[in-house]
Order: sequence, then C-alpha cells, then structure tokens
Amino acid sequence: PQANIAVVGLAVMGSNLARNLASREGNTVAVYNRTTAKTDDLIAAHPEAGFVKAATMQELADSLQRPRTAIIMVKAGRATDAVIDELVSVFEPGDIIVDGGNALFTDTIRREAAVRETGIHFVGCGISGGEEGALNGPSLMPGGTAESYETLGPILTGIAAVAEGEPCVTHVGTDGAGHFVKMVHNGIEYADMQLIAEAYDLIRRGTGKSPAEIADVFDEWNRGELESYLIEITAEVLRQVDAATGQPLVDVILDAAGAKGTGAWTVQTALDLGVPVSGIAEAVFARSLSSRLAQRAAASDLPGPAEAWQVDDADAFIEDVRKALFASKIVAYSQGFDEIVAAAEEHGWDIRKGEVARIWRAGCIIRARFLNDITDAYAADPDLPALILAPYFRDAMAETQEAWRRVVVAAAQAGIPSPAFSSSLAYYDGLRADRLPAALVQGQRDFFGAHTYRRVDREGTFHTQWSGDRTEVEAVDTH
Ligand code: NBP
Repeated sequence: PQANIAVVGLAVMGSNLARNLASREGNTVAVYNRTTAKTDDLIAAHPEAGFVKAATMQELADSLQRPRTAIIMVKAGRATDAVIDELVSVFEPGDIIVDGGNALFTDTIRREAAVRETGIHFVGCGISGGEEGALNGPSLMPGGTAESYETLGPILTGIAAVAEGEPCVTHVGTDGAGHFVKMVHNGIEYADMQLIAEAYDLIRRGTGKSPAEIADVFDEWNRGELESYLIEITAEVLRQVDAATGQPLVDVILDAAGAKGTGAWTVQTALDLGVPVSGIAEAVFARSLSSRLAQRAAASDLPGPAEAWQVDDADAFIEDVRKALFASKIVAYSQGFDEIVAAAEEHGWDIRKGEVARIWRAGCIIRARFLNDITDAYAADPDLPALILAPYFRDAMAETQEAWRRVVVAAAQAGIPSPAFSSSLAYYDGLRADRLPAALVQGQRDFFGAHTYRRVDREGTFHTQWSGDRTEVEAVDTH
C-alpha cells in the first residue's frame, strides 16, 4: 500500500482538501468518489498531486497503510451514513474514519458509538474556512479518541491554517466534541455578521454616508481591536459596484438572508442546554425575518417614528457604533463559550477553551485579532465563570457600554431594527443585575401551578396557598 491518507467525496471541499494533503511532505493521498468520473477528473487536473486512484472502496482500503485513515467529505446526512457503512465493511480494527462534513454533533455521537463497536475509530472533525480554507489551510476541530489523534494529529497539523506560527488544530474532545465546537463557531459567525450588518445600517441611515464611504470606515476599524476577516470582506462587499445598474451592489441584492441551518442548530442546542445565547439567536431570527418577504410587504405601512432621524456629529456616532459593535461581539463570544462549557459538562468532554479560541485564529470565517485576547483570557484563568468577566473584557465593557447604550437608544428612537445590538445589551444588563424580575415570574408560577419558590433569607422551598388563606407553607421540592 502506498497511501497514508484517503479522501472520500471529491466535490469542491473534498478535492481541495485532497490537494492540500497531497501538497504536504510525506503524504500520499488516495482518492475515491462515488461517481468515478470525478475521481478521474481530479487526478487528470492535478498530476502534481500524485493521487492514488481508488475506483472501489476495496481498492481504497488496499491502497492504505495501517492504521488506514480516510476523511469523508460528502453531503452531510444520509450520504455520510452510507459512506461510513461502506468504509466499515472494508476497514479493520484500529483503522480511522474521519467525517469532515458539517454533521450535527448528535449524529456524530451516534456514529462514533456505532463504529466503535467494530474496533474502528470514528472521528467527527469540524472543518472551517470553506473552499479556500480546505485548499490552503482550514481551521480543524477533530473529536474522537485520543488514540486516533496520535495518527491523525500529525496529518491534520500539516494541512491546517497557521496563526502566529501555530497550526489551527487541536484534539477538541471525544466523540462529537469537534462537530459541536464547529457548530458553535458557525453560531458566533451568524452573530458577528449580523452585528456588522447592523453597524452598517445605523451608520448609513444616521449619517447618510454611501456604502463606499462606509467601506472606508470598516477599513479603519480593521486596523484596531475589531480587526477580522469579516470586517475586511464587509468593506469589499460595500465597495462593489453593480455592473448592470452602476448602483452599489449592496443596494441591488435582495434583502432576504438565507441560512444552511448550523446557526439554528446552535440555538436549538442552547435551548436544550438552558444557555442564553441571545445574540446568536437574534442573528438567526433576523435572517428568518428578512426572508418573510410577503409579511414584510404587508407590514410596510405600520407606523414608525414621526420624525426623520439624522445624527448631529457623524464621527462621534460612528465611534459609538464601533464601541457598540465591539461590546456586542464580546457578548456573542461569551455566550458561545458558555454553550461550549455547558455541553462539555453534559457530554463529559474535556474541552480547553483557550485552545478553541487559539484554533479559530486563522483559516476560519470568524478569524480575528480579538481571538488572541480570548486565548490569553483563558490561559490566565481556565475557569473563568464567563468570558466577559476576564479583566481585558471587563475593561472593554467599561470603555464601551455607555456608547453602546446611546446607539441602542438612537436605533429604537429612529425605528431602525438592531436586534443583535439591543438583545446583547439586555443580556449584559441582565447578567450584571443585582435583582431580576425573575422573582415575580417565580411568584406567578407558584400562583397558577404551585411550582414553588426559594427565598432570599432562608433555606428551603416554599409555596403560598394562593387559592386558600394565602399563608406560606414549606413545600416539598418536586423539581
Ligand atoms: P456536497 O455537500 O455537495 O456533497 C457532494 C459529494 O457527496 C459528492 O462527492 C457526492 O458524490 C457525494 N455523495 C452524495 Br451527494 N451522496 C453520496 C452517497 N450516497 N454515497 C457516496 N457519496 C455521496 O460537497 P461539498 O460542498 O464539497 O461539501 C462536503 C462536506 O463538507 C459537506 O458535509 C459540507 O457541509 C461540508 N462543508 C462544506 C463547506 C463549504 O464551504 N462548501 C465548508 C465546510 C464544510 P457524487 O459525485 O457521486 O455525487
């Protein structure tokens, strides 16, 4: 056998990953695709890669040194299950099957348990960075056993993106941990994109600046603490002029945002875990709202603010928006990491949060200077109760929160939707609140459902006899 690694599924992601693998010293890459013509096309187009062709799964297995290692890059869902079954039938105990697709982490947990029965390792590996990342260096989030990582780690390290000399890959945790972390990455990506979009909208409507002028603002921001891939590409999109109409492209793109579901997964999972990821949720819902075109058209004559809005000092307002964006972004990441912590507890994953931030610094969509600060925060204190409570982020909040409030007030008064800015601010104020009206909610729950409550001044669980004489009794806690 000549090959040390195989790629199964040669659409755009698989082809690029196979080429990336082949370009690294020491790798010989076997390639397989259900439709063999695609395998032939790839091999013909890239003779320099020295691919080993596998026309069947058996040929694939025969071409691989042990432990055999194959990375699956097929359409997530049933195709993945079909390919796993085929690989299991030709692989042997100790071999390694990696799923690099966008699998739901619960599917990965199920698949890992089933494949483990055969003695074969199954690794769900989150891969971020799209086509470009797959070819030139993605951020890689493998789960699975520590044993499988001994073989897989060096191979993945060779192809990963590099940030400040360090490859963006780590063994995230067992079974579905890698795909889970990839999912949260995508959720944070939704929030980051929505926050940037809100910032653009507020600046445009508040100052009257053109998209190209706002691109200059984003370029400026990209030289400071907001420096990130998403800010960078936002400026490029805003500067683009539509060839057909001569209008800014952003003005001719239909304002209905699509989604492929990973943001929704992040929120659904957070609901199950009881973790408030409100910034991420608002970003997902903002896309849903935008796409309800018929409803929006029917609602377009609902009343809004009576007076037109114009900010007095454009530069001061833009600086406020920058601060609001930074503060909201910190909230989104803090919430995302809370979800990771909760899932790690639930599933018994030993996830090192600083490592997660470290491997997101290059290769992936949310890569940003800011991730260095998150890495540093968790290095200084791995048990931070929340990311936002790290000294650096506390200071950032002190510097930004007043500007953030001004922006949210202005948006509300002007009738400009800023769901991610405002819900993040509400979260921030909820988190730091001395007392929350949750006390009243508990009272209401006790009234109609005898759900009981605890007291601030005594241990125990209590119930007020609402339908009787309204005296309080000590209750047996049924929860
Ligand atoms: P697609 O998601 O479009 O899948 C196409 C591949 O799946 C082809 O190789 C196809 O083989 C194969 N396939 C299908 Br469909 N059903 C199959 C079956 N029953 N048995 C065997 N093979 C089957 O490819 P992609 O866009 O390259 O994405 C691959 C994975 O990477 C997906 O899970 C995706 O979510 C994930 N991902 C994509 C991106 C991105 O930016 N596109 C980023 C990160 C992750 P055929 O040629 O014979 O039809």
